Amino acid sequence: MSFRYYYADRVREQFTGFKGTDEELQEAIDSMSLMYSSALKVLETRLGIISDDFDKKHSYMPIHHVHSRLKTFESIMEKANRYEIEDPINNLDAVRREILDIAGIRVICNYEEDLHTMSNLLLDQEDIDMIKVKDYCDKPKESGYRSLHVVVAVPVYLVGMMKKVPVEIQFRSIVMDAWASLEHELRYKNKGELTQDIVDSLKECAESLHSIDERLSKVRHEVLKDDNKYSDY
Ligand code: 0O2
Repeated sequence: MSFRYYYADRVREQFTGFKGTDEELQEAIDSMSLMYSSALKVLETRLGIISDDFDKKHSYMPIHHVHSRLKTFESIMEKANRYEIEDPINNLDAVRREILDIAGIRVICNYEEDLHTMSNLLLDQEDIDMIKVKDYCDKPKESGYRSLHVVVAVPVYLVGMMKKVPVEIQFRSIVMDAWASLEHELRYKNKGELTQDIVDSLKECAESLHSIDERLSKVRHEVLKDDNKYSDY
């Protein structure tokens, strides 16, 4: 996995004003690409191990699936401008410091109650630093969006050096993810502009789906009769 604008000459065409040589720009892009894609590999592996061990101990796999992505270079620069980072193409250190979702991983869990279980198990690992948490489960966004966002710094070991690299993790239940994917698709199709009626309908759908998420959890507990089984996490 690497940035879509991988070659310095293409980046230079789109983002004029880089003060160094093509080789220096290429080196900067390659280093960022390696760092962030490696951080995603580390996290995917660790989440997979937690899920396997959970299955071994409780005969249950909380993670349904995982999806990772690197922001495109174009989208990183667009966000840097939105964050008012001065001359971002010549200030990639500030870009890396300020933009914490260059690497992102979406962890889709079966039930809402699994999100905090998985996040706590990951944050318990000593060499993973928590940078920030935004819990949109209890307090959804105005749109109706629900998810648990956790930004962590993970250790990446390269030849002779270690760096902590930030990754944004979005923990969602299957139901939360279904709504977010459809809403994103509709917004994207309509170039981000939806009428108030549509926005209201989508919010109502989010609320109905939240009730369904809660009911599914209850049904699950009735079937498994294990109400407090995972309360230690
Ligand atoms: P992508 O490609 O999904 O990453 P900022 O990141 O600066 O915009 P903030 O407050 O740091 O703002 O981010 P926030 O709102 O905590 O999380 C942003 C990400 O959450 C978005 O990423 C979406 O993935 C998701 N998200 C937030 N709100 C909504 C929403 O209303 N609907 C949907 N479908 N997703 C949402 P990006 O950057 O948009 O894109």
